[in-house]
Amino acid sequence: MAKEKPVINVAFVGHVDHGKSTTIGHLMFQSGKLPQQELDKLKAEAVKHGKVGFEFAYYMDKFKEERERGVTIDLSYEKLPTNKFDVTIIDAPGHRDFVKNMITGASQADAAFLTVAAKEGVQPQTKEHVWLLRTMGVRQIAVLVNKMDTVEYKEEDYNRVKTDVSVILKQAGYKLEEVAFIPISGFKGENLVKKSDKLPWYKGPTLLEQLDLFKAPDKPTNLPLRMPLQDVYEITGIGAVPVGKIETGIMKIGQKIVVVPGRSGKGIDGEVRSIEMHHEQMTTAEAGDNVGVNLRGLGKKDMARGDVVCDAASPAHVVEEFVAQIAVISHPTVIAKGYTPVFHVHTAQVPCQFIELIEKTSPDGQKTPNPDFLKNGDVAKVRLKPIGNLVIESQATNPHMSGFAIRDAGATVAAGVCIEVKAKK
Ligand SMILES: Nc1nc2c(ncn2[C@@H]2O[C@H](COP(=O)(O)OP(=O)(O)OP(=O)(O)O)[C@@H](O)[C@H]2O)c(=O)[nH]1
Ligand SMILES: [Mg+2]
Repeated sequence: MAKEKPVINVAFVGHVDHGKSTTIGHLMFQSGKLPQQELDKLKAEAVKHGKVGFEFAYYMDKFKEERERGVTIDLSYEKLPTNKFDVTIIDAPGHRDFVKNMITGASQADAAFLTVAAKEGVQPQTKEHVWLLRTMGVRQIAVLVNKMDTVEYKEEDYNRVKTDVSVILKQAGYKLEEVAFIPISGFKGENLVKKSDKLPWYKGPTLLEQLDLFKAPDKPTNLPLRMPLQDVYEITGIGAVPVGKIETGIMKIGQKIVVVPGRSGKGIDGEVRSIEMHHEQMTTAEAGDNVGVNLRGLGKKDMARGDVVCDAASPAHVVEEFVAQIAVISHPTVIAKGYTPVFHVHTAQVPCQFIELIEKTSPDGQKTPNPDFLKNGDVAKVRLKPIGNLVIESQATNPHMSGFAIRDAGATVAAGVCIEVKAKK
């Protein structure tokens, strides 16, 4: 089947309970994808769990634990065709315990809605998610000022949130003139699909209109094939089906590929046998597509989340060391040589050791070569050594494979981008 519209992946991020899942669920209801009957069932289930008001969120939060606790734990995906795009909505968790899932979501997103509740305003994960979006290369952001019903749809509350969020966006390097701020009520369904008469002072787009205002993602199809694996399923009659988003390049049936590092740690050769996208068989897929594939020569045990399917003619490499530019977001003390936190790179999670602090730039712009330590707010060039097999590429070689977040003890310590690699022999 011919592809008619460009695909765009849009993540909903922001602090826990600010209404991401509810907004998506209601958007689906108003778009006709969630029938009234289904909604009634979800409502009854929410009542049963003592979670009145979570019926729209339940549409996205499908796991038992998510429904009982009333929090999103893992990513969930929903498709929505608009005038311009085939949108894949990615619902990310806001709770700090599940930031690692949010980072994976951010790594797949072309654009994001930062959701901020009007009354609560900026909260810790509002800020953290902005930095993570920036680091994972999400250039397009729109801000949803949600729960406007809780502030009687007042413009002054919207303006307060807008001012506070603007400060953070600016710090992270976003251009404010490119960021839309949209007042909504996810729960009441205001300003999602239809312009709300409760917000007469607001002249901008609805949430649905904003989706079509995002720019179609660049299709970096001229770069070599890179598909970081999100998961590997075993499907009866087919075999192992690794799934993930193609970051760059084109995938074709019959193409020779190599999965790096793979179980061997050195890469495992194979060939593309079949490609499936949204339950349809394809002969080719390309950058931006979320696909499931079957690879001749590779079984379920040969590959896992974090491996990368590469074009055999120009594969990525497992790195011995790499140099990166990082921003220290939140560390309880200081970062010194020898520190070995977990790096989240595309879909991989690998500990890496700081082996050299090359140069530091303080928040006031002052540069220090070979600093003894780094603290919050510092930006620095550092040399890192993965403990284990990691595939990462420099920003110049492949910008889509160069971003990472550093996590330690349940928090994001720093985020950065790789600028130089030394491949493992
Ligand atoms: N009054 C009001 N309540 C809302 C609105 N949107 C969400 N809520 C409520 O806020 C609570 C949390 O909603 P969720 O949609 O689960 O929030 P979330 O951002 O997805 O939370 P996590 O995924 O756990 O980070 C629920 O009780 C919702 O009913 C809104 O626009 N107005
Ligand atoms: Mg949620």
